[in-house]
Amino acid sequence: MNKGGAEQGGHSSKQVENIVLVGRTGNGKSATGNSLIGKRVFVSKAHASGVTTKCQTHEAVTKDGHRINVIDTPGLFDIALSAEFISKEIVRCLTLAEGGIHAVILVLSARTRMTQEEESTLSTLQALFGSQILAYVIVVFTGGDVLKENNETLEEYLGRDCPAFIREVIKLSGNRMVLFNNRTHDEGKKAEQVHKLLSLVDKIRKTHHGEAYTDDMYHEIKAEQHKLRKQHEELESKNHPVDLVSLMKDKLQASYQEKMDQMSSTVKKNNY
Ligand SMILES: Nc1nc2c(ncn2[C@@H]2O[C@H](COP(=O)(O)OP(=O)(O)OP(=O)(O)O)[C@@H](O)[C@H]2O)c(=O)[nH]1
Ligand SMILES: [Mg+2]
Repeated sequence: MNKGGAEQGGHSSKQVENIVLVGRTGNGKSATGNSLIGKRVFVSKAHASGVTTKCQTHEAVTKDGHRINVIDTPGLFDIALSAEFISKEIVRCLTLAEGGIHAVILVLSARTRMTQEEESTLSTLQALFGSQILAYVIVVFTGGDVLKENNETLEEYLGRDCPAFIREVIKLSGNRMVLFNNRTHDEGKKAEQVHKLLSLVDKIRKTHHGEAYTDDMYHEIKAEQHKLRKQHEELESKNHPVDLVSLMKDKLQASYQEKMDQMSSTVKKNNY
């Protein structure tokens, strides 16, 4: 049975909504994705370097019938991965988010001190997706169990250990914030935190009338993809010589490469 999370394999005619998990390596993105879905679908474990190295998706249906596509991503600042590799993954993530992004879950950890990397994650997110992305951001703090052990509330923790930029993000994202304990076995607690997170997704949905976030980069990639795919199909349907078809394939590759390079330099600029 599904524990507290969104339902598996249910039926709904509604448009699928893309929910992207972002944040520093080890903050608990995959664990939060698993809690949200109510099943262990993403690999989540303690490791010095990145556990998730490729974007992965999983579709589920929420209790109130919304189809969600949860996208788990690698840590944007994993030093073990190159900027180029991460950029490619981001392009792939945009391609996986057919129809745009409906919510971004910025995963922070209350178990560790917030660092410069958190700020870089955020500026890269804004550089890649545009600053308006904040209107779609929900902040999840993992490690609710650790705060509880220390007899501390999230507000107390934030008062003690919250850099100004995180405070600013929380404010700019409309105070959408949830504390998660991804280690709990308490079914009531599991259901409650998922419900709270999904109600914030619902708030975003209502504010934007269900419209996904799409920016210039997204439109450019989609338009490019569409244009070249069409040309490719036309070529094949007209029985053009094989070498012409492969020339077009090279062109498609080249245009992708150009976008990757643009993104690489954006990631690098924020990273170093
Ligand atoms: N105590 C506690 N540990 C947690 C919580 N959430 C995640 N963790 C642990 O944190 C470690 C990293 O979690 P992941 O989900 O793999 O983190 P990630 O952000 O996906 O990491 P990368 O894939 O490397 O970017 C694992 O050992 C998790 O069990 C939480 O709420 N409480
Ligand atoms: Mg992960």
